[in-house]
Amino acid sequence: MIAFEVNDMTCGHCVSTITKAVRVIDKGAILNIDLSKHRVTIDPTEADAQELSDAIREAGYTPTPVPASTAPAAATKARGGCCCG
Ligand SMILES: [Cu+2]
Repeated sequence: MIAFEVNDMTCGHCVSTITKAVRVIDKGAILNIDLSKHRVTIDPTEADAQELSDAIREAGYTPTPVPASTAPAAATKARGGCCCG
């Protein structure tokens, strides 16, 4: 289980963009996205954390690795970088 905090993921469109980006590199991955916490949790089948991070970054977002078990959602205010602004 790999978790990222993606603070510039701000709406459903961002969620689907990130979902697609992850599926491109790991089509069997299980994604769990909590938009309100800007949290993307991925259970990968073939990609590793670095590849997943790169895929999200290439989709235009800024993933910050989060230890999956400890997860104090640093309530960072969402930046204004939404793709669908
Ligand atoms: Cu968006």
